[in-house]
Amino acid sequence: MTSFLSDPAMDNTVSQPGISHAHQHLCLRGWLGRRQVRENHGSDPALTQIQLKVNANTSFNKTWQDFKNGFDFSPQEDFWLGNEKIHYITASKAHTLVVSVVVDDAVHQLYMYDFFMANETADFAVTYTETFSNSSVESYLGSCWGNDSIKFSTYDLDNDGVMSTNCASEFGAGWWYQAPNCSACNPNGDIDPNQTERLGIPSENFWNAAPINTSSPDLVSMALFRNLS
Ligand SMILES: [Ca+2]
Repeated sequence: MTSFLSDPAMDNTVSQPGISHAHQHLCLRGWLGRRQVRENHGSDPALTQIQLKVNANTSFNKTWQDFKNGFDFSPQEDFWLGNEKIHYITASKAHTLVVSVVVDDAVHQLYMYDFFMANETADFAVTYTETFSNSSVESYLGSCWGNDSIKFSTYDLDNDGVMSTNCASEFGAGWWYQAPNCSACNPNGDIDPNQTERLGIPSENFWNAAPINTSSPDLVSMALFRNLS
């Protein structure tokens, strides 16, 4: 899974104005593990890793309070920074959220400009102004967040707007779910014990380029980059 780090083609995948080349590589290195990102973060306050899901056995099916405060699975490395911290970071300066997904050694990245998470009173709803991606596969990632101030939900606090179900319970993870189908993807979710796909979703085709296969992501990483301008 490390071969892409030396792949020059990766340099072409990210050309977002306001994000330096060094930051892009920090994001790439972030896939290798949270600890390394923490070290980078120490000398580079413009980068903040907010999520990592690489271990199928670390359940993100946690409470509202857990997601508010953050949690981690050290030494397995999976973690959620915490919604309150994410709110304060994105409220303090304009940030871009970079979502990185590795599926069958293929790397996909989505950039979400001016990513903002509201406070708890507003149920940690997120907004962003536009997205950037290099492929249709990556653009699908945008549908994970919807497009209109989607509120956060956990199994013990249902803000999803779907009357027929509790999306967080069904998907086994806290996330920004919305009507009518909760979400097209499940980045924080566990693998369904009866299938090879993550809980809740109808198909893992979501993550994959043609030819279509049904592999689940090997890694999902989310990092905030402070806008330079
Ligand atoms: Ca519901």
